[in-house]
Amino acid sequence: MGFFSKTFDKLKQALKKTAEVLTTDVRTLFVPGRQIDDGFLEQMLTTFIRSDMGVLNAERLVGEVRSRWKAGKIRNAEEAEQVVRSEMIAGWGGPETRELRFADVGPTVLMVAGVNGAGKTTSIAKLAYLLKNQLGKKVMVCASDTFRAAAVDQLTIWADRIGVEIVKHKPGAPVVVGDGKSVHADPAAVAFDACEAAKSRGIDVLIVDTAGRLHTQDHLMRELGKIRGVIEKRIPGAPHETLLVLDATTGQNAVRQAQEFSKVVPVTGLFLAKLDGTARGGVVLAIRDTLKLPVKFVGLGETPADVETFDPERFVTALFEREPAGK
Ligand SMILES: Nc1nc2c(ncn2[C@@H]2O[C@H](COP(=O)(O)OP(=O)(O)OP(=O)(O)O)[C@@H](O)[C@H]2O)c(=O)[nH]1
Ligand SMILES: [Mg+2]
Repeated sequence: MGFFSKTFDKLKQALKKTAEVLTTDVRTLFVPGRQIDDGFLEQMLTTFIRSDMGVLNAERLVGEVRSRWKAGKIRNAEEAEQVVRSEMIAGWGGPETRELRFADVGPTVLMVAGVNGAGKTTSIAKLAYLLKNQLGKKVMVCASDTFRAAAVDQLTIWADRIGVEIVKHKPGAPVVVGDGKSVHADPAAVAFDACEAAKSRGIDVLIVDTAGRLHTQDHLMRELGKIRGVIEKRIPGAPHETLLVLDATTGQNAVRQAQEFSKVVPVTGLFLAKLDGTARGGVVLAIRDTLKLPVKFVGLGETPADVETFDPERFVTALFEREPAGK
């Protein structure tokens, strides 16, 4: 199992800057020349809590600034900003923890999971786009979300536009099983076919889409396990990544989802979707402090190009950027 650092570095050349799309009122807080006083600290706390970094995190940061101010070490907003920035940049794993893991030989399999509407299918389109266009990988996607015909159609449209292969089952009439429930094409069977197709067609990366589910839906969680089991059997070492897609606009809820999901499936990394247009970018810090999971990618819009690999330093810089970085 190897990392693919050198080539992967290419992904870091951002296609779209986080700063261009990240809305935050952190920028309006640290006005140059402003003196620290109780009002400033109060406003800082409210702003941070609103950014969804978590109350404890917000209190800790404000406490840090307050104690330095009381000790006479800092006086103005710029100095406070430096304290906050360096705290935000610290405490992440090294860049290697955020790299995508590739198979040494044979297809790499990325399994993608998450709650309904988190952004899974769109994020898969982004991964396919990056892997194909930035790394020159031969990519295949697998429509293992068989619950809705529309889900298969959505993935098909992306695959066609991006120019990657897709494995799907023909939508048929739902089959009624023993307990009277109607079921659709078996998602694990689609995954089986995709693994075989990926091997025989010399695919580099197979990305498996799955239906949205909640960790409380036992049968659906078992189904996820079944898909995973099939992948493990067909391709040794696979899935190389199980990526959990979180919707950044749901803030603290996203953190809780990740905690619950990772109790049931071995999540290896996070894809934080919808980071554009949310004032809750602070959720990234809550993730750092609460979860042992690396944020590997961030989604910054609805098209396949709206994606970046996650870089804490760049992210924090973007949070504080006063002029949107339209360079
Ligand atoms: N602004 C923005 N919208 C996004 C992003 N990612 C996904 N979306 C939108 O979120 C909605 C849901 O995205 P999907 O990719 O269909 O989500 P999903 O998790 O596959 O949904 P289900 O399969 O129904 O569970 C769509 O309207 C997407 O365009 C993002 O990074 N930014
Ligand atoms: Mg979907």
